[in-house]
Amino acid sequence: MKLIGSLTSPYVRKVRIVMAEKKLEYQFALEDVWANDDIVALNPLGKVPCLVMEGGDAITGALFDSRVIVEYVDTLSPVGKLIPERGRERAEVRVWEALGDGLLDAAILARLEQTWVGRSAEQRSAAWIDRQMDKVSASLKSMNQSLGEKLWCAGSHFSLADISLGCAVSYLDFRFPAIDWRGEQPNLARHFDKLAARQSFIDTAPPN
Ligand code: GSF
Repeated sequence: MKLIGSLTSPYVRKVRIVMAEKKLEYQFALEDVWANDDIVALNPLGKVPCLVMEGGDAITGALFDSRVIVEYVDTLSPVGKLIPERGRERAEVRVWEALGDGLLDAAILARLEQTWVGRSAEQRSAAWIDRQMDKVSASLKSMNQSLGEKLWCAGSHFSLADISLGCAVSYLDFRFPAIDWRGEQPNLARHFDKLAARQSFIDTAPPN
């Protein structure tokens, strides 16, 4: 398998952590989707991560987005099951993932509004940025509340829910260091410190 992505994308990181936790072998190919549009041949949305499966062509062999990829790779090995098989437990983990990804979607939209070179200073909207950052704040609050004193986000062990939370809050440290989410969300801070000590998180931390 070949995973196409970047070292800075939090969605790519989610997939890399899942691969590492499941001890799956794969090739990691770096691609800068902002510098060229080669990825479009595999993913018409022009985004990473994209997973190219062995023996497939561009249509049948390329998987996107990160949620589809992690769901697929979790089925490849019984080692460290990260998504429960069925029922409420499965839905609970998937909602955590949707919340983590949703926080990221909003934060990235806000960042692009602030920094994307295709937009002039007059075109940037402070109201739009505020709208997205309100979603980030509400998501952090909700994560903190749902986590409470629990050891893990969902159920009684480490799962994709924890990975999603970890990738989301870590992205804020990376791109929005001014946000003091730790001060406001102590449960989240405690849980993230535990996650950040895992080898899979250490090995995939975004570059300084
Ligand atoms: C989001 C992927 C994404 O936005 C997923 O895979 O979970 N829902 C998708 N990737 C960004 C890189 S990053 O900001 O993490 C991307 O490839 N953006 C290029 C573009 O043109 O939007």
